[in-house]
Amino acid sequence: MKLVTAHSRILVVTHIDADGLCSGSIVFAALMRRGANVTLRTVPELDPRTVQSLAAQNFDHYIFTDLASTLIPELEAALGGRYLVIDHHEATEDDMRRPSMVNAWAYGYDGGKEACSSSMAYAFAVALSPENVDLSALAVIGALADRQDAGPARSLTELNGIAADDACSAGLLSASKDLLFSGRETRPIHESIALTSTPYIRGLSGSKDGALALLHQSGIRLMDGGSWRTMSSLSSEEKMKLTELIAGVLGGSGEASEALSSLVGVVYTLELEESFTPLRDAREFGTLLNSCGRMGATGTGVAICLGDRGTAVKEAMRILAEYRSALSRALEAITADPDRLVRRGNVVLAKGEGAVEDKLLGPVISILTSSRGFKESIVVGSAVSGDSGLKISARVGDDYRGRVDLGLLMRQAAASAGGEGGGHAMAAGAKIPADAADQFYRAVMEGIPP
Ligand SMILES: [Mn+2]
Repeated sequence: MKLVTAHSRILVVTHIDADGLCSGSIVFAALMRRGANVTLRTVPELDPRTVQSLAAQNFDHYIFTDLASTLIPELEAALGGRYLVIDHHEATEDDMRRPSMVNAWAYGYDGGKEACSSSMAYAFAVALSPENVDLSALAVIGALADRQDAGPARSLTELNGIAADDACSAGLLSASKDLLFSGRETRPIHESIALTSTPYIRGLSGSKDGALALLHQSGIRLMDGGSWRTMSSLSSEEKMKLTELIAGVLGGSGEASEALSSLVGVVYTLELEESFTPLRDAREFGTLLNSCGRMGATGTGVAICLGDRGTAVKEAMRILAEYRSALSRALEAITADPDRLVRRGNVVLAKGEGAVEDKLLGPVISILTSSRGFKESIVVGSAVSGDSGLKISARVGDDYRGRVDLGLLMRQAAASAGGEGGGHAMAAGAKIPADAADQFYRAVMEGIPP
């Protein structure tokens, strides 16, 4: 397919999460550099109706990133050969073989942890031109945001690892083993500790006061001049001291030493970004982009991906603060109400109807699943979606890993309830008619091995 010709108009359609924003921006930038007439658009999800309306806009070529793998027949019907899908979501074997499909799984990668849409898009971009190597930083951010840091010590591997290596060689990135607290470049140290819920540390996770008390005991200086210090500014002696204290809080069991070792991992630092900004740490960068996507500010996210370091970054930081408070309100609403949190064996139903906006359901269920008490479970969350629909978002707790394929389970349970579902082994979702909820939950329970 010859994409770049004098008059051909190309539409890039991408998903709203960080991996979507990064992969869409990579393809957009690579085509722009070749002089293409290209437009980038984001959609929260792609369904057959959206495909129809995109087709009606008569672009010459369409490129879909981070979505569309399950809609190949619809794309074929609406667009013929005028489309390309760059993705890492699973699809049928027949669809994988289509020449228009550039899917991680079809290239031998595990699309759940070895290649995301951003690293696939990056491979596409450097195939177009080696000068696109600078886009490797976006691939790293997308992979981390999609939680693909599943290699040793939370590192990126395979196709994601290649992007990380390229970024390091180009001087854009450094990777080093360090403490993996959230907000390491931007938050006061006690807030970083309180924000971290993987691993869950009793008395510290979710508790700024608890973290502050521990830090006072440590003698670590919390402020520098008039401002709070951050995790990234600690010396190695200070980090050691902090690690010892946290080890004391965790106690001496085998579980505790496992928790402690999960606090240390590979930190990816974007060397050309300013210190103490949310763009310096690649995981924080991803968090910022995810919040833009969830809060409907995808234009702001794309602007940052494409290099805006002024107003867009300020706007995104405001959005992130708003997003955090919306998330904690939603979590509080679910966990404080026993009617909303129902345990059935290994499955926890988190009923968010009327309390959790559908766009926040996924992150709320992710946080819940990583909290203490839910790690041996499958958490299945629900929220009202549209007039008569129910959005379902499900996650497998770390200690239940490998015992169920959630993507398959959601697909089958949703189909039996007249809806549609799918996703990855550890994280999946569905959309079903609200009046078919009981049938759906029954199918979920039946599909889980005892
Ligand atoms: Mn993705």
